[in-house]
Amino acid sequence: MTGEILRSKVVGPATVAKVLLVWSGVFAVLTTALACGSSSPTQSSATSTTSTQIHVEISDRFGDAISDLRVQKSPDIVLGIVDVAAGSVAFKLRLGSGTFDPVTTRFTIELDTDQDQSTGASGLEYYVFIFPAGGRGADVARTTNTSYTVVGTVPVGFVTDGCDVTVPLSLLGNDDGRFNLRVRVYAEPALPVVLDSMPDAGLARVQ
Ligand SMILES: [Ca+2]
Ligand SMILES: [Ca+2]
Repeated sequence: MTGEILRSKVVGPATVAKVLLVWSGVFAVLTTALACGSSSPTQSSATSTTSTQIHVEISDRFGDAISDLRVQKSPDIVLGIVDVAAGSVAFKLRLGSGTFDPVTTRFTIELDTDQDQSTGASGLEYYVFIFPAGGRGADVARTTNTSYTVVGTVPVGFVTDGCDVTVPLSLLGNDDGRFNLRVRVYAEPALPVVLDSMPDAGLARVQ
């Protein structure tokens, strides 16, 4: 069909616009297919790092969330984008299309802020608990030997397939913005079962 348009004997502005529209549509479809159909293993990559700005994208397989009979559709995390800048760290968490239910989905961002597995609770110094339901925002908590202590609450922004949350580094012990993390996804009422984890094993490095 696209080829027929390209061979049209009258190629006026309207036709050119139509061709561009067709190709942009094809490109969007291909881009979506590549993004949603990826079966590559978990990976993380830092695309730029400086002393003050860090950008890391972490991907996770779509289709690897655990099923639980109590949950209609298990939340399936596929992407995490982490941006450190201006004294804050912004997390963008995205689930596979149709697997995010803001009423039941919960996230926990686990942070090893000193990047030392031998310190903290099982290596972790902080948690960020994200409870979409009821507009509760996200609790930032410092781990203790046996539990945790909430040190602040920050707002959460929602999009169709996930949520965004920004945490001041001052709430993370004035961390320098370099840390290791893992995101675990849960759903009510199947708590505390972890339905998906990103990365699948270990922690991803943000630095
Ligand atoms: Ca996943
Ligand atoms: Ca640690």
